[in-house]
Amino acid sequence: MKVTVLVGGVGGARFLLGVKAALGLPAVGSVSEPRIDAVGAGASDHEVTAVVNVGDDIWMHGLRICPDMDTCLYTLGGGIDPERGWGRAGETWAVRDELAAYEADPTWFGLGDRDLATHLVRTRMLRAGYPLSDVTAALCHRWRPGVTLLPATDDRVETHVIIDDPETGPKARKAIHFQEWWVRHKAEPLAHSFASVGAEQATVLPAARDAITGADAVLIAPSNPVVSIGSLLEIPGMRDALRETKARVVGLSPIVGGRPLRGMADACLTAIGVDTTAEAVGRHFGGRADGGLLDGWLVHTGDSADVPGVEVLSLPLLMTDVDATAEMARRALDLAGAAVG
Ligand code: FO1
Repeated sequence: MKVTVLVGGVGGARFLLGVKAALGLPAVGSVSEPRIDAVGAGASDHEVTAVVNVGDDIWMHGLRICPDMDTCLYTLGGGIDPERGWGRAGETWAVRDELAAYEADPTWFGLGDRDLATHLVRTRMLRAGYPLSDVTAALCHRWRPGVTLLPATDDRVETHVIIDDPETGPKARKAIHFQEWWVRHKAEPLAHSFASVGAEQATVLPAARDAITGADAVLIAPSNPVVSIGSLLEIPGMRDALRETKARVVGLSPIVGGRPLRGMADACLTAIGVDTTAEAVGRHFGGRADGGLLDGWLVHTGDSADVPGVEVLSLPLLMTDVDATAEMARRALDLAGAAVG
Protein backbone atom coordinates (compact mmCIF):
# COMPACT_ATOMS: atom_id res chain seq x y z
CA MET A 1 0.00 0.00 0.00
CA LYS A 2 1.21 3.49 -0.84
CA VAL A 3 0.42 6.13 1.74
CA THR A 4 1.26 9.77 1.17
CA VAL A 5 1.13 12.24 4.04
CA LEU A 6 1.21 16.04 3.86
CA VAL A 7 3.16 17.34 6.86
CA GLY A 8 4.63 20.37 8.59
CA GLY A 9 7.10 20.19 11.50
CA VAL A 10 6.66 18.77 14.99
CA GLY A 11 3.03 17.57 14.71
CA GLY A 12 3.63 16.15 11.24
CA ALA A 13 6.80 14.33 12.27
CA ARG A 14 5.10 12.79 15.31
CA PHE A 15 2.16 11.75 13.17
CA LEU A 16 4.56 10.02 10.74
CA LEU A 17 5.87 7.92 13.64
CA GLY A 18 2.28 6.77 14.16
CA VAL A 19 1.76 6.04 10.45
CA LYS A 20 4.91 3.92 10.42
CA ALA A 21 3.79 2.03 13.52
CA ALA A 22 0.30 1.47 12.07
CA LEU A 23 1.87 -0.03 8.95
CA GLY A 24 4.34 -2.17 10.91
CA LEU A 25 7.42 -0.29 9.71
CA PRO A 26 10.42 -0.26 12.08
CA ALA A 27 10.38 2.75 14.42
CA VAL A 28 13.91 3.95 13.73
CA GLY A 29 15.82 3.18 10.57
CA SER A 30 19.22 1.58 10.76
CA VAL A 31 22.12 1.38 8.37
CA SER A 32 22.15 -2.38 8.67
CA GLU A 33 18.50 -2.70 7.60
CA PRO A 34 18.30 -4.83 4.45
CA ARG A 35 16.88 -3.45 1.20
CA ILE A 36 16.91 0.07 2.45
CA ASP A 37 17.17 2.64 -0.31
CA ALA A 38 18.94 5.96 -0.50
CA VAL A 39 16.01 7.95 0.82
CA GLY A 40 15.45 5.61 3.72
CA ALA A 41 12.31 3.68 2.80
CA GLY A 42 12.62 0.29 4.53
CA ALA A 43 11.71 -3.16 3.26
CA SER A 44 7.94 -3.58 3.66
CA ASP A 45 4.77 -4.10 1.67
CA HIS A 46 3.92 -0.54 2.51
CA GLU A 47 5.49 2.66 1.30
CA VAL A 48 5.08 5.94 3.10
CA THR A 49 5.94 9.22 1.42
CA ALA A 50 5.84 12.50 3.32
CA VAL A 51 5.45 15.73 1.38
CA VAL A 52 7.06 18.29 3.68
CA ASN A 53 6.35 22.01 3.99
CA VAL A 54 9.18 24.30 2.85
CA GLY A 55 7.49 27.60 3.76
CA ASP A 56 9.42 27.84 7.07
CA ASP A 57 12.78 27.52 5.29
CA ILE A 58 15.15 30.43 5.68
CA TRP A 59 18.72 31.60 5.00
CA MET A 60 20.61 32.53 8.19
CA HIS A 61 24.34 33.12 8.67
CA GLY A 62 24.81 32.06 5.05
CA LEU A 63 23.19 28.67 5.70
CA ARG A 64 19.96 27.16 4.39
CA ILE A 65 17.76 26.06 7.31
CA CYS A 66 14.79 23.75 6.63
CA PRO A 67 13.09 23.44 10.03
CA ASP A 68 10.17 21.20 9.07
CA MET A 69 12.29 18.79 7.04
CA ASP A 70 14.93 18.61 9.78
CA THR A 71 12.26 17.99 12.41
CA CYS A 72 11.02 15.05 10.30
CA LEU A 73 14.56 13.75 9.72
CA TYR A 74 15.57 13.93 13.37
CA THR A 75 12.24 12.63 14.74
CA LEU A 76 12.10 9.63 12.42
CA GLY A 77 15.84 9.05 12.59
CA GLY A 78 15.92 9.03 16.39
CA GLY A 79 17.96 12.23 16.80
CA ILE A 80 15.33 14.76 17.88
CA ASP A 81 15.31 16.65 21.18
CA PRO A 82 12.01 15.31 22.57
CA GLU A 83 11.29 18.25 24.86
CA ARG A 84 11.72 21.04 22.35
CA GLY A 85 10.36 18.93 19.49
CA TRP A 86 12.91 20.52 17.12
CA GLY A 87 16.69 20.38 16.89
CA ARG A 88 19.07 17.69 18.08
CA ALA A 89 19.09 15.71 21.31
CA GLY A 90 22.22 16.27 23.40
CA GLU A 91 22.73 19.64 21.70
CA THR A 92 25.45 22.13 22.67
CA TRP A 93 25.35 25.83 21.83
CA ALA A 94 28.95 27.05 21.53
CA VAL A 95 28.54 28.48 18.01
CA ARG A 96 25.29 30.24 18.88
CA ASP A 97 26.97 31.87 21.89
CA GLU A 98 29.99 32.91 19.82
CA LEU A 99 27.72 34.41 17.14
CA ALA A 100 25.86 36.32 19.84
CA ALA A 101 29.20 37.64 21.17
CA TYR A 102 29.81 39.04 17.67
CA GLU A 103 26.23 40.41 17.69
CA ALA A 104 25.82 38.55 14.40
CA ASP A 105 22.16 38.77 13.39
CA PRO A 106 19.84 36.99 13.76
CA THR A 107 20.58 36.40 17.42
CA TRP A 108 16.96 35.34 18.13
CA PHE A 109 17.24 31.99 16.31
CA GLY A 110 19.21 29.26 18.05
CA LEU A 111 21.24 26.99 15.81
CA GLY A 112 22.81 24.22 17.89
CA ASP A 113 26.28 22.84 17.18
CA ARG A 114 25.06 19.40 16.07
CA ASP A 115 22.22 20.87 14.05
CA LEU A 116 24.68 23.20 12.31
CA ALA A 117 26.39 20.20 10.70
CA THR A 118 23.13 19.44 8.86
CA HIS A 119 22.89 23.03 7.60
CA LEU A 120 26.54 23.02 6.52
CA VAL A 121 26.12 19.80 4.53
CA ARG A 122 22.86 21.02 2.99
CA THR A 123 24.22 24.42 2.05
CA ARG A 124 27.39 22.99 0.53
CA MET A 125 25.35 20.67 -1.67
CA LEU A 126 22.90 23.42 -2.68
CA ARG A 127 25.81 25.70 -3.57
CA ALA A 128 27.30 22.87 -5.65
CA GLY A 129 24.06 22.89 -7.66
CA TYR A 130 22.12 19.95 -6.26
CA PRO A 131 18.35 20.50 -5.95
CA LEU A 132 16.86 20.46 -2.44
CA SER A 133 15.23 17.05 -3.08
CA ASP A 134 18.63 15.46 -3.86
CA VAL A 135 20.16 17.14 -0.84
CA THR A 136 17.32 15.78 1.30
CA ALA A 137 17.89 12.27 -0.06
CA ALA A 138 21.55 12.59 0.92
CA LEU A 139 20.61 13.66 4.46
CA CYS A 140 18.20 10.72 4.64
CA HIS A 141 21.09 8.42 3.86
CA ARG A 142 22.39 9.20 7.31
CA TRP A 143 19.09 9.42 9.20
CA ARG A 144 17.22 6.45 7.61
CA PRO A 145 13.79 7.89 8.41
CA GLY A 146 12.05 4.75 7.06
CA VAL A 147 9.73 6.89 4.91
CA THR A 148 10.51 8.84 1.77
CA LEU A 149 10.82 12.50 2.76
CA LEU A 150 10.21 14.93 -0.09
CA PRO A 151 10.34 18.70 0.05
CA ALA A 152 7.12 19.96 -1.54
CA THR A 153 9.17 21.81 -4.14
CA ASP A 154 12.79 22.34 -5.17
CA ASP A 155 12.02 26.03 -5.60
CA ARG A 156 12.45 28.71 -2.97
CA VAL A 157 9.01 29.43 -1.49
CA GLU A 158 8.97 31.14 1.91
CA THR A 159 6.05 32.13 4.07
CA HIS A 160 5.97 35.80 5.04
CA VAL A 161 3.60 37.43 7.50
CA ILE A 162 2.00 40.81 6.88
CA ILE A 163 1.94 42.91 10.06
CA ASP A 164 1.63 46.60 10.95
CA ASP A 165 4.98 48.30 10.47
CA PRO A 166 6.25 48.79 14.04
CA GLU A 167 7.76 52.14 12.96
CA THR A 168 4.52 53.67 11.72
CA GLY A 169 1.81 51.62 13.43
CA PRO A 170 -1.40 50.80 11.53
CA LYS A 171 -0.62 53.44 8.84
CA ALA A 172 1.68 51.08 6.95
CA ARG A 173 2.26 47.37 6.75
CA LYS A 174 5.33 45.28 6.26
CA ALA A 175 6.12 41.64 5.52
CA ILE A 176 8.47 39.68 7.73
CA HIS A 177 9.65 36.09 7.38
CA PHE A 178 7.47 33.57 9.19
CA GLN A 179 10.36 32.56 11.48
CA GLU A 180 10.81 36.18 12.60
CA TRP A 181 7.12 36.44 13.45
CA TRP A 182 6.90 33.00 15.07
CA VAL A 183 10.19 32.64 16.92
CA ARG A 184 11.36 36.23 17.46
CA HIS A 185 7.98 37.82 18.12
CA LYS A 186 6.14 34.71 19.43
CA ALA A 187 3.31 35.32 16.93
CA GLU A 188 2.28 38.39 18.93
CA PRO A 189 2.06 41.13 16.27
CA LEU A 190 -1.36 40.82 14.72
CA ALA A 191 -1.00 38.97 11.41
CA HIS A 192 -3.13 40.52 8.65
CA SER A 193 -2.33 37.78 6.15
CA PHE A 194 0.32 35.38 4.92
CA ALA A 195 2.18 35.44 1.62
CA SER A 196 4.01 32.55 -0.01
CA VAL A 197 6.92 34.44 -1.52
CA GLY A 198 8.17 32.70 -4.65
CA ALA A 199 5.11 30.48 -5.06
CA GLU A 200 4.10 32.01 -8.38
CA GLN A 201 7.30 30.85 -10.04
CA ALA A 202 7.40 27.50 -8.25
CA THR A 203 6.22 24.04 -9.20
CA VAL A 204 5.38 21.08 -7.02
CA LEU A 205 8.20 18.55 -6.92
CA PRO A 206 7.33 15.97 -9.61
CA ALA A 207 8.00 13.08 -7.18
CA ALA A 208 5.63 14.68 -4.65
CA ARG A 209 2.95 15.11 -7.29
CA ASP A 210 3.36 11.45 -8.34
CA ALA A 211 3.28 10.30 -4.71
CA ILE A 212 -0.08 12.05 -4.30
CA THR A 213 -1.65 11.02 -7.60
CA GLY A 214 -0.38 7.42 -7.30
CA ALA A 215 -1.24 6.90 -3.62
CA ASP A 216 -3.73 4.42 -2.19
CA ALA A 217 -4.43 6.85 0.64
CA VAL A 218 -3.54 10.50 1.19
CA LEU A 219 -3.47 11.79 4.76
CA ILE A 220 -3.23 15.38 5.93
CA ALA A 221 -1.34 15.40 9.22
CA PRO A 222 -2.60 17.41 12.22
CA SER A 223 -0.15 20.19 11.34
CA ASN A 224 -0.74 23.95 11.35
CA PRO A 225 -3.56 24.35 8.80
CA VAL A 226 -2.38 27.79 7.67
CA VAL A 227 1.40 27.95 7.63
CA SER A 228 2.15 24.23 7.18
CA ILE A 229 -0.68 22.67 5.17
CA GLY A 230 -1.82 26.06 3.79
CA SER A 231 1.69 26.84 2.54
CA LEU A 232 1.91 23.44 0.86
CA LEU A 233 -1.34 24.16 -0.96
CA GLU A 234 0.03 27.47 -2.29
CA ILE A 235 2.58 25.62 -4.42
CA PRO A 236 1.30 25.45 -7.99
CA GLY A 237 0.34 21.88 -8.89
CA MET A 238 -0.29 20.73 -5.32
CA ARG A 239 -4.04 21.30 -5.32
CA ASP A 240 -4.31 19.75 -8.80
CA ALA A 241 -2.52 16.62 -7.57
CA LEU A 242 -4.93 16.37 -4.64
CA ARG A 243 -7.88 16.85 -6.96
CA GLU A 244 -6.61 14.25 -9.45
CA THR A 245 -5.71 11.45 -7.07
CA LYS A 246 -8.03 8.45 -7.01
CA ALA A 247 -7.10 7.92 -3.38
CA ARG A 248 -9.37 9.23 -0.68
CA VAL A 249 -7.94 12.22 1.18
CA VAL A 250 -8.37 12.20 4.95
CA GLY A 251 -7.31 15.00 7.29
CA LEU A 252 -6.82 15.03 11.05
CA SER A 253 -7.82 18.12 12.98
CA PRO A 254 -4.96 19.94 14.72
CA ILE A 255 -7.57 21.78 16.77
CA VAL A 256 -8.80 19.97 19.85
CA GLY A 257 -11.45 21.46 22.11
CA GLY A 258 -11.06 24.84 20.43
CA ARG A 259 -7.28 25.00 20.97
CA PRO A 260 -4.32 24.08 18.78
CA LEU A 261 -2.63 20.80 19.70
CA ARG A 262 0.70 22.65 19.66
CA GLY A 263 2.06 26.03 18.76
CA MET A 264 0.17 29.20 17.96
CA ALA A 265 -2.06 28.04 15.12
CA ASP A 266 -4.92 30.13 16.53
CA ALA A 267 -3.02 33.34 15.67
CA CYS A 268 -2.66 32.04 12.10
CA LEU A 269 -6.31 31.02 11.79
CA THR A 270 -7.50 34.40 13.11
CA ALA A 271 -5.42 36.12 10.43
CA ILE A 272 -7.27 34.30 7.67
CA GLY A 273 -10.68 34.69 9.30
CA VAL A 274 -11.14 31.05 10.32
CA ASP A 275 -12.37 30.15 13.82
CA THR A 276 -10.16 27.94 15.98
CA THR A 277 -12.49 24.94 15.86
CA ALA A 278 -12.24 21.53 14.22
CA GLU A 279 -15.36 22.33 12.19
CA ALA A 280 -14.07 25.66 10.90
CA VAL A 281 -10.74 24.14 9.85
CA GLY A 282 -12.55 21.22 8.16
CA ARG A 283 -14.76 23.70 6.28
CA HIS A 284 -11.71 25.79 5.40
CA PHE A 285 -10.11 22.74 3.74
CA GLY A 286 -13.49 21.86 2.25
CA GLY A 287 -14.94 18.74 0.64
CA ARG A 288 -13.46 17.50 -2.63
CA ALA A 289 -16.87 17.54 -4.25
CA ASP A 290 -16.90 21.32 -3.69
CA GLY A 291 -13.39 21.87 -5.01
CA GLY A 292 -11.76 21.40 -1.59
CA LEU A 293 -9.38 18.76 -0.29
CA LEU A 294 -11.16 16.34 1.95
CA ASP A 295 -13.09 13.08 1.68
CA GLY A 296 -12.77 12.44 5.41
CA TRP A 297 -12.08 14.56 8.52
CA LEU A 298 -11.10 13.20 11.91
CA VAL A 299 -11.93 15.33 14.94
CA HIS A 300 -11.16 14.80 18.62
CA THR A 301 -13.63 13.01 20.89
CA GLY A 302 -16.13 15.60 22.09
CA ASP A 303 -15.58 17.90 19.10
CA SER A 304 -18.10 17.86 16.30
CA ALA A 305 -17.92 19.08 12.74
CA ASP A 306 -20.38 19.39 9.94
CA VAL A 307 -18.39 19.67 6.73
CA PRO A 308 -20.54 19.38 3.60
CA GLY A 309 -19.64 16.33 1.50
CA VAL A 310 -17.07 15.07 4.01
CA GLU A 311 -17.29 11.98 6.21
CA VAL A 312 -16.50 13.07 9.77
CA LEU A 313 -15.44 10.75 12.59
CA SER A 314 -14.51 11.59 16.15
CA LEU A 315 -11.87 9.71 18.15
CA PRO A 316 -9.01 10.57 20.51
CA LEU A 317 -6.56 12.76 18.57
CA LEU A 318 -3.91 13.44 21.22
CA MET A 319 -0.51 12.19 20.09
CA THR A 320 0.50 11.26 23.65
CA ASP A 321 2.66 8.33 22.55
CA VAL A 322 3.37 6.26 19.46
CA ASP A 323 0.60 3.74 20.22
CA ALA A 324 -2.04 6.47 20.50
CA THR A 325 -0.73 8.07 17.30
CA ALA A 326 -0.69 4.72 15.48
CA GLU A 327 -4.36 4.27 16.38
CA MET A 328 -5.12 7.70 14.90
CA ALA A 329 -3.26 6.71 11.72
CA ARG A 330 -5.09 3.36 11.56
CA ARG A 331 -8.47 5.08 11.81
CA ALA A 332 -7.45 7.64 9.20
CA LEU A 333 -6.39 4.86 6.83
CA ASP A 334 -9.70 3.04 7.50
CA LEU A 335 -11.62 6.17 6.57
CA ALA A 336 -9.48 6.48 3.47
CA GLY A 337 -10.57 2.92 2.51
CA ALA A 338 -7.04 1.61 2.98
CA ALA A 339 -7.44 -0.40 6.16
CA VAL A 340 -4.45 -2.19 7.67
CA GLY A 341 -4.85 -5.31 9.82
N1 FO1 B 1 12.14 27.55 17.52
C1 FO1 B 1 12.24 28.44 18.51
O1 FO1 B 1 11.25 28.73 19.18
N2 FO1 B 1 13.45 29.06 18.79
C2 FO1 B 1 14.57 28.77 18.12
O2 FO1 B 1 15.62 29.35 18.40
C3 FO1 B 1 14.49 27.79 17.07
C4 FO1 B 1 15.60 27.38 16.35
C5 FO1 B 1 15.49 26.35 15.39
C6 FO1 B 1 16.61 25.90 14.71
C7 FO1 B 1 16.51 24.90 13.77
C8 FO1 B 1 15.25 24.33 13.51
O3 FO1 B 1 15.15 23.35 12.59
C9 FO1 B 1 14.13 24.77 14.18
C10 FO1 B 1 14.23 25.78 15.12
N3 FO1 B 1 13.11 26.24 15.82
C11 FO1 B 1 13.23 27.19 16.80
C12 FO1 B 1 11.79 25.67 15.54
C13 FO1 B 1 11.07 26.39 14.47
O4 FO1 B 1 11.72 27.08 13.52
C14 FO1 B 1 9.57 26.54 14.44
O5 FO1 B 1 8.92 26.04 15.57
C15 FO1 B 1 8.98 25.91 13.20
O6 FO1 B 1 9.51 26.40 12.01
C16 FO1 B 1 7.46 26.03 13.19
O7 FO1 B 1 7.06 24.84 12.62
